[in-house]
Amino acid sequence: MRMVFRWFGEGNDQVALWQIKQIPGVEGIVWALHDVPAGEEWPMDKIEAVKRQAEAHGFHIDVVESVNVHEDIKLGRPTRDRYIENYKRTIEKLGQVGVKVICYNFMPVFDWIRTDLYRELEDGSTALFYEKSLLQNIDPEVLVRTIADNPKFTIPGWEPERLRTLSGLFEAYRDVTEERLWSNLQYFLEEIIPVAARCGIRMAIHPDDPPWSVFGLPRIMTGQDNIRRLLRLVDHPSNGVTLCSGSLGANPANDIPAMIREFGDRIPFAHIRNVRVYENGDFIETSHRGADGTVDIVGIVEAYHDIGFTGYARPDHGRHLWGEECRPGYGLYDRAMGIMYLWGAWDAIQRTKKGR
Ligand code: CS2
Ligand code: MN
Repeated sequence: MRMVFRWFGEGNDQVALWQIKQIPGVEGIVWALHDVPAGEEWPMDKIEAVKRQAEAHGFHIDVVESVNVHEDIKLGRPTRDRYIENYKRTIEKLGQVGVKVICYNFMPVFDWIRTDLYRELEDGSTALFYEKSLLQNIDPEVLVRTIADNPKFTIPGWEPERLRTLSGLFEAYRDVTEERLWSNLQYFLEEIIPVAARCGIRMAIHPDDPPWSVFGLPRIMTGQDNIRRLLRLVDHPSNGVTLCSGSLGANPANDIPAMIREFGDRIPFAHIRNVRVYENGDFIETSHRGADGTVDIVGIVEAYHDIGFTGYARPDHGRHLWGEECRPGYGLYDRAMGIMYLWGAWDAIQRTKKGR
């Protein structure tokens, strides 16, 4: 297990590289050019700038999260070929600077969705929260109004001006069934996986978060069966999955240790985080400690240990602690403690198994 830590870049992250350096066992940063819009080719000078910053602190840049997929690719529009070409050029450049894993997702319109970014937990810390009933059966029109009326309603990465473009996108997705989305994903993978393979890069799709359809939009990366189907679309080691225990864990039916054992070396990148799912389907992100949530974190670490996992892992999100001001889910303290919990579990398992 090679521990890495997500860093949003100079001037874009309240957490500094020197602080990350003091978390035990972190060897690299998980990065991206967050200011390059989806669909555009990443400029080499900007890539090299991040590499220099990371290396000045002794970190590698092996893992990129994410190279975002342009909406036209997910929609299967004729213009997708142009964006796929740009995507390939970006893969090639990342290969040139030594990148090994590229995380991406194939969620229509939205990335992760929560209804409250600062829900208070019993201990006074705050965390990302999802209230199911608020979003259940919402139709797009109502959504656009909800956004306007509910100041706590947030869609990460959507500035008010972009929120206004939503209506058009909902319209465009009206004919995109799950099967259409699958075939658009297949088209994309058949194009990019050979390029990634040639560059020594493994693509790793991130599961949908939450792992179910929202606002009537199709979502297809939600559990064990469809991850299996994804891996078979292009049956090659460069076509892999970012196994995110937090995203998948929002559905208690998902057996994450079983997925780890089944998918094994097709998991180049692990996101590990706990979540507490309530009876009504709401969920909140908690500490990594197993007892605090409903995800069996030690069972997950054990499964990785059992398969001899040599891929990259990061704590996914954390709570906001001790008054820190940070990107929602991306504070320093809780993710750092999460890492120590993961190492604690890993080292204990290692010792026990050796003793057997
Ligand atoms: C996430 C996703 O942690 C997060 O913020 O898990 O936003 C993730 O980075 C993307 O979906 C991956 O493409
Ligand atoms: Mn994740």
